[in-house]
Amino acid sequence: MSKHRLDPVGTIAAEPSSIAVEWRKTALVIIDMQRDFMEPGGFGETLGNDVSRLANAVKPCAAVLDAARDLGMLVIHTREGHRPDLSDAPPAKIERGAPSKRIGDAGPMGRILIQGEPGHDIIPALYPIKGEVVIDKPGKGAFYATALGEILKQHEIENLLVCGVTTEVCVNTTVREANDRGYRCVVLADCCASYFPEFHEMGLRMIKAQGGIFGWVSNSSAVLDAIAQSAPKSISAGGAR
Ligand code: TIU
Repeated sequence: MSKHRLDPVGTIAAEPSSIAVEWRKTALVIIDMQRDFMEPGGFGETLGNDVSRLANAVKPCAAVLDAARDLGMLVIHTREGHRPDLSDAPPAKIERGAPSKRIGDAGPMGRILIQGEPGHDIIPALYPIKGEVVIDKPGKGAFYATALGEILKQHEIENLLVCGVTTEVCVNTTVREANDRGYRCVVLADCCASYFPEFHEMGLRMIKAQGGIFGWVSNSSAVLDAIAQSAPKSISAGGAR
């Protein structure tokens, strides 16, 4: 899979312990880095949140995305949202929030959390390129009502590097779903963010507690280091084939 002469296995410094991953069996999963969550006027703000709190995750996530692309790693982006007719949006989800600002209502970035609207799209800094998988999901978890499980199986993926927003909602839900399906999830702390710093912190602690009950917590520089250590010739001496 790699464009470089890569050692097949890398070791990522993480908590509660470092983790060895076979790069060929590892995917980068970027959860819901959409304008609706990251920018003013979208779903996140209609829920009463300060969306500027999510901005710090973008640069580290872009660095990992660049490295993953360079390796030829499977890259998966997800987007939370619904069909324009709301047929995949449960009433119990829609009816929450202020009546004038619900899912499907018009906002400055188009109808809130609706597929095809500007707000539903991924932010420019992390925009998918050709060949990358984009999963549209109606729920918080990326496995529910999507083809994600089948796609991971087709690619023989065993490990997920997980980035995105928000830490305690869609990232945590997806990690729990993935953990039950047998995937090793390594959540990159600085590539995730929450509207609530304390939920970010606790969301990560819940994952790595009890010997890594849901997975591992690491960060962007640990992944970049692990890649560099796996590919010393290609990265330090420009030895790409
Ligand atoms: N509200 C909140 O924190 N998050 C969501 O509604 N979706 C995701 O986390 N993507």
